[in-house]
Amino acid sequence: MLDWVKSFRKTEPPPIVAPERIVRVGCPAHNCGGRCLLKAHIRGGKITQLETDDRPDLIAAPQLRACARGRAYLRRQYHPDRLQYPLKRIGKRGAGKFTRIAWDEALDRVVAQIRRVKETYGNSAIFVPYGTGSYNQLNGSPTVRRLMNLSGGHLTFYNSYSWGAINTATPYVYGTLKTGNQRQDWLNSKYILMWGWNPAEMRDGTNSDFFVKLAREKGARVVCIDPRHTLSAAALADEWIPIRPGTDVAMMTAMAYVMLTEELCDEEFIRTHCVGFDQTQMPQGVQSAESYADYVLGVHDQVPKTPAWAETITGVPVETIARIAREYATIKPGVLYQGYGMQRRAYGEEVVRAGCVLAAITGNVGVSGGWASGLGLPAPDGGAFRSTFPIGQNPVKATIPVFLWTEAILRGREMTRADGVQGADKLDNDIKLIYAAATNILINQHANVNRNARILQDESLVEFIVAQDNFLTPTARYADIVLPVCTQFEMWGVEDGWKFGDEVILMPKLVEPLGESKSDYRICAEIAERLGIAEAYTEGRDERQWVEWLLNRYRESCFPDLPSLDEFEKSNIGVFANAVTEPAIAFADFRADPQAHPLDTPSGKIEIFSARLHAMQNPAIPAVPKYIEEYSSPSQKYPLQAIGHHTLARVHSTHDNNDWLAEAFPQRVFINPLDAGPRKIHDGDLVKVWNELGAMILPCRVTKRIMPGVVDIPQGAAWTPDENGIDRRGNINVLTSERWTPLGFASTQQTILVQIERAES
Ligand SMILES: Nc1nc2c(c(=O)[nH]1)N[C@H]1C(S)=C(S)[C@@H](COP(=O)(O)OP(=O)(O)OC[C@H]3O[C@@H](n4cnc5c(=O)[nH]c(N)nc54)[C@H](O)[C@@H]3O)O[C@H]1N2
Ligand SMILES: Nc1nc2c(c(=O)[nH]1)N[C@H]1C(S)=C(S)[C@@H](COP(=O)(O)OP(=O)(O)OC[C@H]3O[C@@H](n4cnc5c(=O)[nH]c(N)nc54)[C@H](O)[C@@H]3O)O[C@H]1N2
Ligand code: SF4
Ligand SMILES: [Mo]
Repeated sequence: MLDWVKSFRKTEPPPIVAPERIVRVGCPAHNCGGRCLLKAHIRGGKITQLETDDRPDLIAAPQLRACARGRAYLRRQYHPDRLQYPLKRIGKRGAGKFTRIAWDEALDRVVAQIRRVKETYGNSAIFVPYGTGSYNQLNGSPTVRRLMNLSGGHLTFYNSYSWGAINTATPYVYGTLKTGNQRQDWLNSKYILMWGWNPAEMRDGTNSDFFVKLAREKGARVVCIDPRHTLSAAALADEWIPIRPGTDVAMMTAMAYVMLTEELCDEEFIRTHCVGFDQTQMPQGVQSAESYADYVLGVHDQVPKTPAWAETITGVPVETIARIAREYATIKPGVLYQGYGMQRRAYGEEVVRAGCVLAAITGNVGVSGGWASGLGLPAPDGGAFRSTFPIGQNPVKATIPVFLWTEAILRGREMTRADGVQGADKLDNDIKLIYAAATNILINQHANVNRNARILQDESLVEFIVAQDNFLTPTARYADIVLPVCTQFEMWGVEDGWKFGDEVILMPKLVEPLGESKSDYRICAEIAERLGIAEAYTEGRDERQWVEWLLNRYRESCFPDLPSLDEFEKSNIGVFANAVTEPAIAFADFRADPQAHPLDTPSGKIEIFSARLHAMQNPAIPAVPKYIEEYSSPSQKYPLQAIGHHTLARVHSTHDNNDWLAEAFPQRVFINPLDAGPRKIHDGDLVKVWNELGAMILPCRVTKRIMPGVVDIPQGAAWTPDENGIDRRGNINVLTSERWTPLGFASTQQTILVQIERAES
């Protein structure tokens, strides 16, 4: 059995025992896309059973029902591989050889290295990477950011792996990320296009799938456009339209062609609320540039973007493209919801803008039952991630795009604004120390794992790495010191919604930390003490007192009726929700009066044509959204496209060692019979998947639920190289490239080409 997946012996189901107490507690969600409520049964200092929300279920404040991961959490909580003691590396970096050391020694070593790097290079050589392992606010990477900010600063990043291109592109069209109506309003929709969106598997806010289901029950037609027949396509949709990955903009453009030529656009709305649709409304100074209509009709390039043009690119039949265009333009109001997988691609910004343009030209913006597309943080205030543990001011002003940290190791001092550096003209250091808390990004979750491993192995580049985690993950294996962190059930915390969410969820401490593990907050407080900044760091508070402090912030901002911590705890209700009885509609005021309520774009209107992008004169970021063929297109050598969806089995790499979930959702590569047949691959065979960046061997699933020409390898499996460097678990990032998108410097981890064959063993 492989090291990482070495798990429990099969056992009899545990006996049912009467609990001593039952506590409602937030699920230790990690970055799972949801925030749900669990009911923990506790006996003899152990959690014996987990159930889920049993509060009344109201549309204005629905139950926060757990997914499979929350329900299977016990297996993670009491996993035999949980880290219990600090570890020091004894072999070569990355070899995975460690020895147990005492906390004092571990923390002294970490502090000595922080001091050394600060003195030798300066604070900007310290990097705290992206790490989404915990949102309970007192565990996770923000605790380290506070520590570093108070001790002179550190190099930070902007943007995320999740929403890199969509965060950047949405404001170019709308001037804001708050482009979504509150979800209760979906019940007023007549048509829902789930475009690369799979809320039944990838949680996108607890209950998003539930609201789509309710909308459909009320009569909305639901269509799913995805290369995979997802669980959303199966359970929520009336129709599934498979599309070649990376070609959505071609279909969107052809839909605009149908709307234009059949006069289905909302001309009045375009005239009053948009710029750059056609030659009549081009911005000052660029009147002769190509408008959106010019591009769609092929005025400049002589290529009309007809459904026939798009069929050859997308694989979607002409009639289907035309019909979906007519449906979306006439069955109103309608929602075109864009998933994030298709923007994690070579030209990810284009698909975001093209989707927004369809919403705009059909007049679905600013109306109940409609949806503006783009990121869709809910109006009026953006919804989730409302209150965070205060990380303080960072004295180091330079920040890098989140996806470019390996560049900042290799050539930090050469990086300038042209490389996406913000806050300063250039970096003054290469990264020399990495403090990795609640993250598997250093190895597993960043693109091109084999390259990451080579970079981190070289101790002349990054000189010291410390990792804080619950497990010895692929990232932790590359650390010099590993510090064991307790789980959310073993400490006090509080969380709020993921993208959508009008709740504050309490996370009381249920049981004692396992072994010698401690919370991230406690570890940082002990380091702060050694650095002489204990008082500044803790402000005299322990975790529970910080929860009280955070509840006060929530009460001041969005939850005026939030009870005190004592009352909240005593009530054992677990959740405080703001009921949404009148869902907010994004852009309602702009729709009613665009002069009085202009958008935060240069023109004050919806920018179908962006003068700012036009000024950049970069064909990879045209002024109107265009279909651009990806740099890697199927070739003879690598004829298959690969994608890696966010699976129900895991939160990224978190839970990959949970055998309950692995039994329900085994890690496999999904392949269509038309691709498997000629390769003599049968269902369940071990197969090798590879490209020029790396290779893996894993079992396959032959199924028509993935379209021909595409294979799917659920993202997040823990990198497990054999002696030949071939990954044996199926980590898709051995096949992904570290190239970034042209505008947002964002992840392109879905643009992948591979070959596949039967493997002998
Ligand atoms: N179960 C689960 N849920 C999660 C997470 C998790 O790890 N597990 N992670 C959470 C986080 S942090 C995030 S950022 C979100 C991520 O959310 P997303 O990025 O939206 O999730 P993905 O599964 O990558 O992509 C969604 C769908 O897009 C499809 N797709 C991929 N490429 C294309 C394309 O080119 N065109 C079209 N039309 N479809 C395409 C995939 O097949 C998939 O069904 O999920 C959140 N929810
Ligand atoms: N190919 C490909 N790669 C991707 C994606 C993709 O779609 N395709 N998705 C990307 C996206 S959207 C995201 S958000 C990233 C996510 O990447 P990461 O943020 O690295 O997420 P995880 O892999 O879940 O790693 C989180 C780690 O935190 C640990 N942890 C959990 N709780 C705690 C805690 O309380 N304290 C501490 N210290 N540790 C804790 C977990 O054990 C786990 O090792 O991955 C990205 N990578
Ligand atoms: S969606 Fe997230 S918070 Fe909800 S049960 Fe699943 S893992 Fe837990
Ligand atoms: Mo994400």
